[in-house]
Amino acid sequence: MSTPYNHKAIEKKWRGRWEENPVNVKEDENGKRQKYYCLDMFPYPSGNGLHVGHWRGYVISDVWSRYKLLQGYYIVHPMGWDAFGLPAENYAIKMGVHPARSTAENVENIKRQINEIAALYDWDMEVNTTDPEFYKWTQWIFVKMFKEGLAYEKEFPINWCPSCKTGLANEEVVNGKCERCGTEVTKKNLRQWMLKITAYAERLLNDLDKLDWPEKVKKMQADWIGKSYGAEVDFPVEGREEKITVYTTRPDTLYGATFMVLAPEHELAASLATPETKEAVEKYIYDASMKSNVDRMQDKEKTGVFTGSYAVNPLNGEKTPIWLSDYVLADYGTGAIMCVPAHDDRDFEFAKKFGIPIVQVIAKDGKEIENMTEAYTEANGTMINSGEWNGMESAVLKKEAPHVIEERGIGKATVNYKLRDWVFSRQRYWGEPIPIIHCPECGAVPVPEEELPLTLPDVESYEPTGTGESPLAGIEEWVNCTCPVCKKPAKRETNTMPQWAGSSWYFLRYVDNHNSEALVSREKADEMLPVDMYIGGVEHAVLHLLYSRFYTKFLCDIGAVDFDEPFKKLFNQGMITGKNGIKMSKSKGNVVSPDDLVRDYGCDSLRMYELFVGPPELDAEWDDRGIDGVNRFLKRAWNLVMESKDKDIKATKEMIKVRNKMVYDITTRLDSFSLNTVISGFMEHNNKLIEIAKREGGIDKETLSTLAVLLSPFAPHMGEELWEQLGHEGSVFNAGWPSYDVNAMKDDEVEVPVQINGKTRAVVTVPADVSKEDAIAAGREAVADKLTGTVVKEIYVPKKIINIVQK
Ligand code: ANZ
Ligand code: ZN
Repeated sequence: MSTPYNHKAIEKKWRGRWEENPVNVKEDENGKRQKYYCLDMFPYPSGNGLHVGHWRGYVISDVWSRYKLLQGYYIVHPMGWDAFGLPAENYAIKMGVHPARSTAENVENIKRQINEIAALYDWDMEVNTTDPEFYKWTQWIFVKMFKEGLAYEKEFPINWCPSCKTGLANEEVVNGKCERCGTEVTKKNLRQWMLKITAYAERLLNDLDKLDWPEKVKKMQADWIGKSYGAEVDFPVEGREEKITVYTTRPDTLYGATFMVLAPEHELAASLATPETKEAVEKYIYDASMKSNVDRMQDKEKTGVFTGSYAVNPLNGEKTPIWLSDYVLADYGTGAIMCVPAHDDRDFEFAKKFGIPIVQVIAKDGKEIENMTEAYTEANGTMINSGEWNGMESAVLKKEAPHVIEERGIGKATVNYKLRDWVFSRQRYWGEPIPIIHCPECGAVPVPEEELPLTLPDVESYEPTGTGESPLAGIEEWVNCTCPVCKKPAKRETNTMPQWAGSSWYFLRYVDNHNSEALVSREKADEMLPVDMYIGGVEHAVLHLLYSRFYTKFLCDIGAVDFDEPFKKLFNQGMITGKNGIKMSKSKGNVVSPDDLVRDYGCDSLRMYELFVGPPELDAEWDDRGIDGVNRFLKRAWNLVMESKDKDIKATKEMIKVRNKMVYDITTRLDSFSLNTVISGFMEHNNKLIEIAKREGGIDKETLSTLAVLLSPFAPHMGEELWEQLGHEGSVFNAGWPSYDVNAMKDDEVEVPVQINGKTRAVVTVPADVSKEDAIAAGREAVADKLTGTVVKEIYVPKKIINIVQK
């Protein structure tokens, strides 16, 4: 009996070896290796540690890294910590522990857990977003944006709890009430820092074409940016000087505009009221101010109020009543719309409720609908009730109408984006201080670049102050400073940056993390950037991935880097959930820790099981029991090698065929990220080899060595150990990824005589590994006309003879 598989001994041995002789090197005897940058979305160092779901993404990225390593690349594979944010701050409020301390403890714990994965991480590259040496550059980017006019201040209505006297995030508003105290949430105009991401809208949209990303994610970004073509049309107000400009994507429907709606916050809203409507209009405006945007977007019954005033449709001169309703948002388009109830759902609902006329202007097949019960929202048909436009195809008109409107001087053609500028300030403690000084003389002045980092001072209390300012506002000796320009007394900005700030550029810093002169040196950037493969959860399809693209484009524009897309290729893995698809969380008590599984089955088994649970891009329910099967496979592969390795078996055609087929299957499945079927492929091929070994007394060394190499990205310790046991020098990761020969994969065929009662009557050609049933069926078919009696026996001697005995 040969040595049984002992995961503990093997894994310990190879951890030690790798530490002494790293397998991932920039240069080897063949010269400098080309880099391949494989990046994980860096974690937030939570106090709860890692569960088996976190492992999945890290295993996927490590498998990919090791595959690339075997293809001859030098792998840039760093790890770091996204450590600013609310949880650490809330913990500080509750326990009175400085967030820096709890963060440092959590980092240490998670780092230990991550090391259990045996991934290729290069800890020399580690970064932490809360390290002043790191956030110096987060602040530097902000200063650069400020100088370029991309960071600006704006009064902005945010959710405000009048009782807690604090601003609330959208997530903290539940059914229009403050999550903490239940008071109705209002809007309050607070001065906010904004980043002008909209200046990059067009490039962010167009450059999606350059990216090897899942189509789904690209579409989500395109929708988020939301480019649309339309027009702004001016409607004169009856009896007044002012015009109301509406924004529409459907100027072709202008003849069907039977009323107009303004957002309650529109600057003319209150003034349009007549003495009769004044009271109702004012009440409506006040009520709307008490609702959050989220509430207003919800699909419930429309509300509204007639102002008493009329506008004039500039095309046909019709009198158009002006209403207010909160389904029109103040900060989109112009905050005013022309309403076409016949062709827009919301307008239809509104018109029905308030008895406003409905005029159809697009007709399918030219026929007008008798009794409209819903809006006709398709944009194709023939124009009717539209004056000079009658008879035109609406699709054609839709493109021409903006230009007609421009020619007539009643408005202009527009391009619009859904993308908004980014609200970049938080009234919180645990974030990067925004490096701006407010001077009564000079206005907002950036902290001079050479004075960065502007470090976050210690505070007595981490609680929000109650004035809507961050706790930093309470530290007078920090707030009071001198203006860098005029040297007069000035005050520091006390807002901090959102958690996204550090994660928007961290991947650039890894490759030059100790540089105190530049965010990243040009040499390092040229040598190791950008990211070739980015792996992380699909929940980041929009915000983080869009912000990172924006930051990279900006840094490219100011010459800090010379590429304008950060991530060439992207893979989004699905989530591992508990039973019934429930998200793993401490409060649900369904968290599975990897620690026991590693102890009982080994790192290699858990790595492979993480992939075996299902297609990596989909969510999967965790079930501990399945790991047994993977562990059994590893033992069988181990035993196969142990039993054959000293026998010097000569390769048969069959062995060569399995070897090539195995390389082909594993490679093609790996290339298409079908990682769960890679594992099942290993199992199938291994079973086949075991079956052959039984017949032939063992398996040849080349086939077994190939198996060891193929296994090594998945089960690296096992791969190394088998490689060594098979008598090879050096690491398996220097072996090179094996290639395959398509011709060697083809099934062999043999000619087999078919006998009836011992006499040869025909010869059939069958695959060499044909099953007994198939061989006999082929034989019977070949001699069908000669089978006259009753068949009493059928014999197949593989590759030699088919004998049918009849009476
Ligand atoms: C007339 C019309 C007729 C419209 C029709 C639609 C269909 P997107 O594509 O999202 O940009 N709209 C404009 N500003 C708005 C605001 N501030 N709040 C709510 N709705 C607003 O949508 C543009 C369309 O949404 C515009 O085109 C306008 O309604 C509405 F058959 O104008 B449309
Ligand atoms: Zn000044």
